[in-house]
Amino acid sequence: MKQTLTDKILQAHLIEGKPVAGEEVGIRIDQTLTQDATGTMVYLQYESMDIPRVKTELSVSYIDHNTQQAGFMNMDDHRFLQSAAAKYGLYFSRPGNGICHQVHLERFGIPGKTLLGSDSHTPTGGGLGMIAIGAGGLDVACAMAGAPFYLNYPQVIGVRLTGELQPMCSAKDVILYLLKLETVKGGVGKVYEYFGKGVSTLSVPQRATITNMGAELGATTSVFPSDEKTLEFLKLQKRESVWTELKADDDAEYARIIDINLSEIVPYAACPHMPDIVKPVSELEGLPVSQVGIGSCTNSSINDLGAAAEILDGKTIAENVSLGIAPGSRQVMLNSIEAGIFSKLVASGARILESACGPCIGMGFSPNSGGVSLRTFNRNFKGRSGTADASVYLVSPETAAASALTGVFTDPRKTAPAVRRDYSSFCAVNDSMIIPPLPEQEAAAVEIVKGPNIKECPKAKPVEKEIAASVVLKTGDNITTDHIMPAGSKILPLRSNIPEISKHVFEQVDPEFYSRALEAGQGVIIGGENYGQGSSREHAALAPMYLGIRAVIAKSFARIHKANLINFGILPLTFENPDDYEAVDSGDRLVLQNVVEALRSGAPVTVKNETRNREFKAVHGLADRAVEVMLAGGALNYTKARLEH
Ligand code: MIC
Ligand code: SF4
Repeated sequence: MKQTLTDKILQAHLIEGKPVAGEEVGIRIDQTLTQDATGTMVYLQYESMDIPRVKTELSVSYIDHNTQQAGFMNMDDHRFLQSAAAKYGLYFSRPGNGICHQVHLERFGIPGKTLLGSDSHTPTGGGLGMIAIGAGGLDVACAMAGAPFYLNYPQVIGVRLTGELQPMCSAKDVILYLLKLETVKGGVGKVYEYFGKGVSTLSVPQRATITNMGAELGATTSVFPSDEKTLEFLKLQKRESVWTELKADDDAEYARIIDINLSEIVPYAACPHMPDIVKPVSELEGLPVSQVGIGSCTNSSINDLGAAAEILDGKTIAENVSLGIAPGSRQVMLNSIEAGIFSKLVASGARILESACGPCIGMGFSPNSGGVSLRTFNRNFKGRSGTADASVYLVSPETAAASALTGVFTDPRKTAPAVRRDYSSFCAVNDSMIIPPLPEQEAAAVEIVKGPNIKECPKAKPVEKEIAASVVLKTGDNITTDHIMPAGSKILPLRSNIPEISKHVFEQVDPEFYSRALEAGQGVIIGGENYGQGSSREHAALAPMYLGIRAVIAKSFARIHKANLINFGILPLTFENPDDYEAVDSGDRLVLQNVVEALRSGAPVTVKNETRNREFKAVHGLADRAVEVMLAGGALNYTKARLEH
């Protein structure tokens, strides 16, 4: 059979299972990445597996999220992570070196390899022809220990690109357009594979913008072929030796094909508060803007900054606008200085922020009350910016810069500068802030440093025969892991301290959640469609587990969060009949009957609603391995037992 590129790479890494869409398979992981906000739990879990050195070809620990350091917590985490990297044989990318996805693309990604990252935007690596997947931290710890990564074999959707982007229209507009078509849940269980004549018109960083934000589709990942453009990028990075040509077979069979003519793409914006509420910028023109942010792992390559600099060149930003720029990596920062981009930006009034995630995850640069913030980022969930009533719009660097200049939403095609340069040749490489792995003997002698904010990772419990619990919360559709476990400058520093961070679970949705969960002792959450979309943060499972949540019954789940629930022994169930969602409410007392038997046989679980005196069925649909994980009391117990044999 003619193969897609996804099939080729996945099948070359297949360890367990059959490559049939929807069936669980285990794949070998070549590379891993972690970032500091999820990483501390990863290395605590890895430590408890007692494996002296990572078994992957390459693993990197990045510091990019928690860099505000208002208090000792963040830097304690950095110290812990640096010592863990030294002990276990990882590369360590120091604070200030850049956002994990941008740095990994530049310095470590290899076409045709698999990459697993404890961050949902790991698919950025798909821009280089990798199968790069975001996962919960525990899955990444297991992959570093040499275990396969388990996923449902995806359906492969082909995205055929033709034509060429028009001036002032960008890769960001392509992915926003796709989000408009496919929605935030359209990609669950799917890989979006790009092909066609239009591919060769896009550079690797442009491709990476598209694969990065494929995460917002809920997709397993997105991938581009590895071609001459890939070679060009790797040459500039002085890494051409890792290049191989990779593409789908001619006439490969896709489950579905989406046609996009790049010539017809116009500037788009994702409107508050979801990345799929997409409108053409022309429809939003004139709306006053109070803040503009350029950066994040989606849009902070040198050409993104360069495009903004050319629009702003010689001019001053509007009086009502505050403009912040966070370069994606130190490499981008250094080369932007060299190329004269920085001086243009600073002269126009831009505030230069650190090369890190920063405002994208609410670490500073929050908008004013009721403010309108245009950001080149990938998520605009309510409150994520740190200002609950702000309206965040996701746009391209071109739209961001044009609007910063006028002070109102502006179609960048109206402010097109006379010259448009390609800055990618400014590519001096400087790895001085990346610490390579220590030789084995030296590594063995390293002591892991744990400050007082680093608390043990709580253990999951094996699932019980019967679960009697109260419904602590009922939610609507598309609940994100930002709703479940908020981030931002106050909460993010608590990522290594589950007892403390769990006080903030669902805080913005229902401030009483914490006290009600404690009172209930054992709890169940009722969810709508696509429960747990967005960030990979396993804290959205770990902290509820710590508060006694034993099951989530939803209409459907997002991929990474469902895996995290299983990893921490919380039973993910879906309503057999979605109408039953209406007949259960917060405060109801439920008894989940014959759970163990249902897990083993695949039969539905009977849920008795004692408050309403009625019953309904909920299905688990878990693969045999996931059932074993639930019975073992979570993935850590399960993997440890398997690695010992
Ligand atoms: C995000 O963009 O939401 C984050 C912060 O990068 C998360 C990871 C985390 O919560 O630490 C992600 O995307 O997985
Ligand atoms: Fe960082 Fe934002 Fe990218 Fe998440 S989406 S990795 S917070 S820049």
